[in-house]
Amino acid sequence: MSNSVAPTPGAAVSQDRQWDRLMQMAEIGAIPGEGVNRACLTPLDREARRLLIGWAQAIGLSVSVDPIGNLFLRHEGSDPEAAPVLTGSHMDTQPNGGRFDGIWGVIAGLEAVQAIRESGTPIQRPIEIVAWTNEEGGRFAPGCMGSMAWSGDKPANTWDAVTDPQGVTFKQALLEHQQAEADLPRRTLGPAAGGPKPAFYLEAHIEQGPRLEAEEMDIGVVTGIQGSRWFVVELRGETAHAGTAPLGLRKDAVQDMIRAITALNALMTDPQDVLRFTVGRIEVSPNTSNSVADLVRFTIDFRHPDKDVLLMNGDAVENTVRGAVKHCEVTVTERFHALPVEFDAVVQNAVEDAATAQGLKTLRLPSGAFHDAQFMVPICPTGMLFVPCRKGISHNPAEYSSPEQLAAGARVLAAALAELANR
Ligand code: HGY
Ligand code: MN
Ligand code: MN
Repeated sequence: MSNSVAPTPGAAVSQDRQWDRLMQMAEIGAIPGEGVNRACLTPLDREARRLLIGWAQAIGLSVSVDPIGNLFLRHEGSDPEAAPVLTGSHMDTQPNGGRFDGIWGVIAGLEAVQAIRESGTPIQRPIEIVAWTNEEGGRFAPGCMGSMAWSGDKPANTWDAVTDPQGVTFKQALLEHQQAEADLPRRTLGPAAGGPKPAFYLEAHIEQGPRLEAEEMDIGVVTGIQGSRWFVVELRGETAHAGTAPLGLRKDAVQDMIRAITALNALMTDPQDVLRFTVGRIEVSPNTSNSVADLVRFTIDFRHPDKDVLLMNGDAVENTVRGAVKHCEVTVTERFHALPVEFDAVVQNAVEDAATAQGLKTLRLPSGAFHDAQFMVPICPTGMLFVPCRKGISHNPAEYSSPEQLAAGARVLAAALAELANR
């Protein structure tokens, strides 16, 4: 960059620097097809955090970690006592994740703050970049544990006993994580522990849907997030010999699972295709071809933008399963309950104004994916900005946004953060 100081934060954003950082991050947990598998609270997660911390410290940001592992990078403003503007997202990925979901929001936050500093823009409020713990819920269900604990939506010890597929508890993994990062300064658990509330929260994320690309828009001004409810259904029957046990005497957990899912499909039928219903994980025991299954555990991910539908259909899940199952004992547990949220007009308008000022085309749209921003809404004026992603593909190694699209997002983020930090 030339010696002359860029006039504005947006103009000081470096497309190459941001893309290079994203590609370095994508190497940590890289999987075939240009994907990433970087689960929360793992050595890979810590390697990525160290890389980010190095970049942050190199530009003078202070680093701290809270009791559930949320990582904060702080840029001081002229008024250190002022409530900060918070931005960020998550660094953990799905097992079959892409190079941009979550991590771009953190890298874009760093790029925006670096651009604000390099532009010499005076900033009153501190700006903090946060990397939330376990947004995805892939290793430990549910997602958004870090933001739920930090905001006080749930007590931080809610998930201590939750285990990953290897039987490691969240509590054990968090302890190991905190020990490995013992050198990092600590901070309290935010508003949940009586800590200060931010003045604003603005999260940048890829859309994970097809609309911005299809409608040839540059920036999504996100209006809110639909509701999500997660359940685990456990069916316990009896195992038996596949060759000798008469069908009429069996307590076959797989056959009962089929009955239950068929009934749930009927409950969740929506001719308008607004409702989202997914059975994404199925565990079967003993999981051999010649023994009748005595245990099935399957997950339900149910989403809807209308709170009444989310409550009505979600509350009907257990009775629908019980009414369909013939032979097994049934246990239905709700694991995640996030109501639909609307984002604050002030933050939406800050994003729209910043994008328009940069000659970018904007579209106001809701988010189908959940985000940590969902749990910031009760805490402070909250919003999100989206950039397009190719064919809307996400939670898939083929996930892609271009350097130009991501740089445009970072420029809008930089301008919006600077504006909010001087309010
Ligand atoms: O599942 C979600 O909506 C988010 O991408 N974790
Ligand atoms: Mn995400
Ligand atoms: Mn995701």
